[in-house]
Amino acid sequence: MVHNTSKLLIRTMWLCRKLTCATFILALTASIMPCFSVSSFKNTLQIYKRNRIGHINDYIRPIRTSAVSEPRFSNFGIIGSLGGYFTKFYSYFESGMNLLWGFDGNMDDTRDASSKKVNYKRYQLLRVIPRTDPQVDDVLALREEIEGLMYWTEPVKNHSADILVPPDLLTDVKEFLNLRGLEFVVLFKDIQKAIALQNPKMSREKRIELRNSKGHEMTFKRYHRYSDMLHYLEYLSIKYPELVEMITIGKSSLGQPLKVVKVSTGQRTKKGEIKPAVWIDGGTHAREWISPAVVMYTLKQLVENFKINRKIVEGADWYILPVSNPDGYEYSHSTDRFWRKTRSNHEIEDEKQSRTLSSFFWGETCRGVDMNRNWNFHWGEVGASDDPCQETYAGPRPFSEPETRAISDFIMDRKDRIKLYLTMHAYSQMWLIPWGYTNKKTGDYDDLMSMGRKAVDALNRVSGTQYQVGHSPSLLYPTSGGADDWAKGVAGIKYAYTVELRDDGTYGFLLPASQIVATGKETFAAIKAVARAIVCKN
Ligand code: 0X9
Ligand code: ZN
Repeated sequence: MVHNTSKLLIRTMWLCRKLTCATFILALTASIMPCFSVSSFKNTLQIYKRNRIGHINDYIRPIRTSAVSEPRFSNFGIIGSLGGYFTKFYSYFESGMNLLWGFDGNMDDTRDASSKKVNYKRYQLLRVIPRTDPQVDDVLALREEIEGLMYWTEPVKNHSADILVPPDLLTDVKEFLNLRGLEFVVLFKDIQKAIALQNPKMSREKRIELRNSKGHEMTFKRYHRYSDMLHYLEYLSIKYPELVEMITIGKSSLGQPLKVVKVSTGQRTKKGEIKPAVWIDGGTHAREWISPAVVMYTLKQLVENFKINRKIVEGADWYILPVSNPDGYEYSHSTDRFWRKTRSNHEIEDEKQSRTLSSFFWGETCRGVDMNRNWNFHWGEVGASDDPCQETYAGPRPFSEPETRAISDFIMDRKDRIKLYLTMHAYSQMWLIPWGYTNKKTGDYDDLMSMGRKAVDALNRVSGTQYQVGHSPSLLYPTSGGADDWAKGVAGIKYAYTVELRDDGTYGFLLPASQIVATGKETFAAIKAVARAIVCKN
């Protein structure tokens, strides 16, 4: 009887779609049905949770450490007064919400959210290398069959697919892989431990000491917060006013400034001609921390090592945007280390509901857009999702994000001068050329390939790191609405590349901070090589 009731309730809840609404119905039913035990309440909710997360496929919401509480009631067999009903209902509802989300009612993203940090304790990172097309299909089928997995890399024949598996799914996943003869290795037994090791802490005292002695906190020995980076940009613009200009090109969804640094010795050459320009950005994908770090390192070389790099600095105007997605970046530090997207909330905007009212009644909606699917060029065609809960959500429309809009406006205003466009990502060690949306080659494919080879050869000479050059449908997978495709297809920038930085998957997104300088050095060598070839021809 309880089982049948549960089944009926699950169906009703599917119709309801939103978890809070489902919890509400379940709590209401449970509080008036004496035959409904605490454990059947919890089980029903767990089944629903699993189904709901299954529906949203590779989006996962790991249980938060401080969040899962036991129900605080037990004597619900006796039906008392209306007040008793209400108390029971409230207790069920509260415990249900905690079970599902660790609901804390506060949706303010910009504050420090360390108290509700997502805990990846005992999550394992598995590496599978599909060797045949049917094996690729099997790895794709795994994602469909077992919900709640996070694919760090997409399954491609003869490439490693790195899959983050929650502890409660490990047995099922390993069984699935074994049954299909897919060999796997465990790269991390407990990813939370690797998270803790990636970024050395810096004390307040040390920070103050650095500020007083150097004028900023940047060390390149750790992954810094956005505010530290902004301080450094400010420091550069004050210390080198003849070379550095800060330009605020817009604001993120949560109101953080998007700062571009212009490094220039003057817009015209000695002969009076307008100089070409170079664009470099980082931090599109929040969790790819090495990307902003390398862009900051590049900026440091251009400005603080001006004498050594004089030729390329004088040859062009450099526009550098270290963090394109500051909201996501901060969220990946404060709350969820593996956050990828922006932090916009289109469900709420579109429903024109107030944030708090909506969150109270419906629970937190799926936030964020994949900025690298949001550009207005072949938007939403391939390798992008229309589900807000997916990692590759392209947004409700092209340029729905203030970040992509601001960047594209800025580039369009300078499109005729920008000759080189680089957008930094991680990880895979690849120098990717457009198109991403189609297998077709660009008309000038050979030019882009040979310039790409120049870049990776220079990079390789620094410390032997190997990069592949090619276009993403062949090396990775097809995707549309990407920044590099837009830069080439719409802004008409000939040399537009996506660079997938270190590493090859040994650490993946958790590349230790101790590798920032080495990654910066080799990447800067590559940048220098292409800049010399493209903008310093004369
Ligand atoms: O999927 C992406 O957006 C990029 N890979 S990442 O692991 N950094 O997320 C690759 C994008 C390649 N560029 C295009 N396909 N346009
Ligand atoms: Zn990326």
